[in-house]
Amino acid sequence: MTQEEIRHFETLGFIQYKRFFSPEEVEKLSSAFDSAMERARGGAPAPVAGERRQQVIPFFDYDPDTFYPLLDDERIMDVFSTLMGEDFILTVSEGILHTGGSAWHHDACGPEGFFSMRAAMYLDPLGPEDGCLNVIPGSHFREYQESLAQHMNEIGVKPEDIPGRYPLVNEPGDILFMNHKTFHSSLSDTPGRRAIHINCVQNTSAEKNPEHLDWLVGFLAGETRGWGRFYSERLIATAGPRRRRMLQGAMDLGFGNTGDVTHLQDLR
Ligand SMILES: O=C(O)CCC(=O)C(=O)O
Repeated sequence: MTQEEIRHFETLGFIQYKRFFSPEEVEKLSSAFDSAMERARGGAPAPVAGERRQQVIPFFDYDPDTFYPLLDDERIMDVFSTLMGEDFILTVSEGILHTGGSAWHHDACGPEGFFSMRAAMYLDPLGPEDGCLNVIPGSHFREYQESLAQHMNEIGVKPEDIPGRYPLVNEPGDILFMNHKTFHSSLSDTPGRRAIHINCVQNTSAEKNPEHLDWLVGFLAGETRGWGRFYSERLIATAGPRRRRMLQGAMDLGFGNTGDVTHLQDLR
């Protein structure tokens, strides 16, 4: 990342890279996504408008040959390590087949000076009318974030008219890196948006910062309760040194290879 890109992420809470993946890479991810989601549904039909979205976590074990390489892709991992530190922790991969939009919200909010984030790849062309992701730049900063969380519905504007709404128009092949604290939404009922997320969190220690460590342990425990075991035996067994490091931080704290098997986490 250039210094400008780092400052962009730190100042605005996100950075989008256009044409990050080649058309061939996108084609492969797109068809693997469809097959993996179908497999995860057990052959049932895809959910449609008005039904609950299909969210598969962890997702990558449904097609390790296609999806694990994303975790070993230096282009992606260099961004995570530049922003979060070399010892960052992978939490969960996600596949989501949306059946409509998402209201304004933020995700995990670590304490001041500590954060988790996602890489999101939307596999379809999306503009504001089709539900491309919107962000509110700068809303990862604590005072702004807390004010929006408390008062967003009391400021007399419709969700689509929130001042500062920034639509991230997407072409397949683009990638978004976003601090989980940043407010985001998708304001369209159009069904069928397909997304792959990779979620990561910073690491720390009792010596570095006990408050951050307490939050991190609570966060990993919550994610484990919510989604089950993060890492399959296969994900661990096939890890090279860099991926191993991304998994080790959670495992050292008693997570990652613990928790219920909810999808294919036991796949070898
Ligand atoms: O609708 C979207 O694309 C965003 C989904 C999202 O932010 C979430 O699942 O937390």
